Amino acid sequence: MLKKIKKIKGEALKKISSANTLTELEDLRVFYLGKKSEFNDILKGLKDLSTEEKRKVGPSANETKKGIQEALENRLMELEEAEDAKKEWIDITAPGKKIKKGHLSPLSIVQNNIEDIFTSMGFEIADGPDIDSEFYNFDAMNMPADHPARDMQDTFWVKTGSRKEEERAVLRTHTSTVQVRYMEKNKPPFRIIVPGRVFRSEATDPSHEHTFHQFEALVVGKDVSVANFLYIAESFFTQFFRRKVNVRLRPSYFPFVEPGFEFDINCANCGGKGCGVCKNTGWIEIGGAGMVNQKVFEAAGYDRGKYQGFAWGFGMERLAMIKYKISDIRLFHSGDVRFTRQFK
Ligand code: FA5
Repeated sequence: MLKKIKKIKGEALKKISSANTLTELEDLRVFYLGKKSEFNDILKGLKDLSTEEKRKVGPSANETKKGIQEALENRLMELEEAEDAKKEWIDITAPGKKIKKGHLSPLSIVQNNIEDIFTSMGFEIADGPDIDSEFYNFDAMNMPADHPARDMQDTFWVKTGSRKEEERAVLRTHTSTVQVRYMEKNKPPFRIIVPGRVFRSEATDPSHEHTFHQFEALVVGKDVSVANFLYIAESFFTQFFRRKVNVRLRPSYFPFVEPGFEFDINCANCGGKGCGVCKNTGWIEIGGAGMVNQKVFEAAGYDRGKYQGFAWGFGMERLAMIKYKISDIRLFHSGDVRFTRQFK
């Protein structure tokens, strides 16, 4: 019997020390110390032994039971520690997961850039609604209902449900709407820019969209001149394109300015020699400008002849297209992330 006990002990200790999981260890406990185990049968049989034999076998059996129990406890601790260590282990050498970041659209980048340059020159940024009244879009800008210049900007009219003339609304066709809105509430001198979305009921092509952005500038004071306008415009474009930009004014007509100009900058692509971008003219058209018509000042409640000012309305997509060499204006609203992802 002693031999048997010794064999069980040797075998049990060996298997317990090499058990790799908690389930394996529990199975070994049941196998060696459980009620139906061979060892339990030996313990149960002790009572039938002679006193002499009991004296020899008893202590050895107890010692074996204790030994197996201790071995089980020790291995249990080891396995539990290993489990915990596995849970807490962080591989600090593993490469990090790349988090996809959102980014600005090229138009927002351009708008931020424009705002930074103008605020550094002491301009304020003003704002107005996308849906505006016929008054601010046309009448206040010296374009009454029968004025032929209204046809220059194909208009989306908004159904307001009202028959009253003063409640007729449009999707604004230009940011010039904010001129009278701002002047009604502010007295000169001031200088503002108005970046914003505008809408025209036009067929689209690579350089025309039905929804696009302009930024208006309005500088009003006692003796503001075309020379001031030229200086500010050249400073802006030189900072914006980070090159010396020359501007050219061509006489033009807008009912809200007198005199009025078409505003061009020299083509960066060909250096003025003529290329596809500038349609071989060496110049790129950017927008309209001029000295504010006194009728506009009157619509804002200013006395005729008291102030002078200049205004312009430049296309923002057109500037982004020149800066980033974008060939088609329709890409801005295409929703194609392959396009927007290029401008980080
Ligand atoms: C105007 O909108 C005038 N309000 C500009 C102005 C303001 C003149 C203040 C004088 C004083 P025009 O319709 O030309 O003008 O538009 C100005 C600029 O907006 C254009 O030069 C062009 O850069 C841009 N633009 C006009 N139509 C479109 C279009 N369909 N798609 C993209 N850009 C356009």
